[in-house]
Amino acid sequence: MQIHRIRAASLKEALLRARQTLGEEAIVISQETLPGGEVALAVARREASTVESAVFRAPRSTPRPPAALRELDQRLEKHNVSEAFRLELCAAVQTRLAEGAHPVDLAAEEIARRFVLARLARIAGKTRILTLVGSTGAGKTTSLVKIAHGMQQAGRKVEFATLDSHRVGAVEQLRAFAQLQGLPMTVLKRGVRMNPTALASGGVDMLLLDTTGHANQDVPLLMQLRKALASAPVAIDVQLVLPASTSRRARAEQLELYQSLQPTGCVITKLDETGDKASALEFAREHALPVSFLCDGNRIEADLHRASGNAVADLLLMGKLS
Ligand SMILES: Nc1nc2c(ncn2[C@@H]2O[C@H](COP(=O)(O)OP(=O)(O)OP(=O)(O)O)[C@@H](O)[C@H]2O)c(=O)[nH]1
Ligand SMILES: [Mg+2]
Repeated sequence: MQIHRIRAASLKEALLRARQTLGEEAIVISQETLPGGEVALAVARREASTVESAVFRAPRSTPRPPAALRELDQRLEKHNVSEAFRLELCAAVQTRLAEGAHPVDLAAEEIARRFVLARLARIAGKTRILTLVGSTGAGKTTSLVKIAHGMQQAGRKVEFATLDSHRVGAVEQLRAFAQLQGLPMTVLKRGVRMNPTALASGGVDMLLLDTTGHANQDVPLLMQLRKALASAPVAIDVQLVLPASTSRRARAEQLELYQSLQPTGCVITKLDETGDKASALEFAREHALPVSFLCDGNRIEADLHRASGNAVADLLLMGKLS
């Protein structure tokens, strides 16, 4: 491991220069304040093969964080953050310990900047269509209803539509919510030509489109919809609903099934049903899938949270959303 020595007028400047020289992989080996107030750092670049010895200073087989990071590592482990991600976060926090902040606060910042968030801002002159896809029972309809409620509260004009026209009770489930919220709802019957005017009644900011949960039905219907609306003033977002409580394999299968629709983000549901707060989030990060909403229960008004760096950090460090 090559050690670089950096001198600067302040610790902040020294850390900045360390990062400029060695990138995000920089780790601080030692720090010294020189007579006259200058700060000298010995820094090195963390390499994959030296991560454990540099960061945890323990044999490869039993990586253990240094005492200052042990509490942080245990917290992350408790909420099922993978070993690789824990290692990455501890290494990043290690480089910043000299800043003097608490490791958990530093970790919150490091977590926050590692997640891409999906935004559904209003687009002037266009209706956004947000459609949620994913396995049956994943929480698509419930999440759409929560999103509608949130947007309505924020003064945005929203409507519902559904592709789920055949299954017994599906239309009724959404219609009941639509009526409760006083929102119009369109049922897109199969075989009926989809056109923008049949979809939304005009001046709508967001059309929330429910699907069946069967990829073999939803994928061709959504392809057809995209084609029909290619020149219409709409922007279509397909987002994958990933329950926190399912397996990694199930998530990978879902992504594969809907990949052809090029999902622009994901909604993570059922965070209240499992102690595993991390796997679905890590899955989203690994697949460069921006996160839009986090759901932790089935109450319409209370259990939808817009994804934010702080919210993700709260989940991984505290195990809950505040
Ligand atoms: N605990 C918990 N339950 C949820 C959450 N989101 C949805 N549910 C529940 O999960 C069940 C299925 O939710 P739906 O919204 O109907 O799921 P769906 O994906 O639309 O299901 P299909 O239409 O059958 O494909 C319902 O009982 C919801 O109340 C959540 O975040 N936490
Ligand atoms: Mg549904």
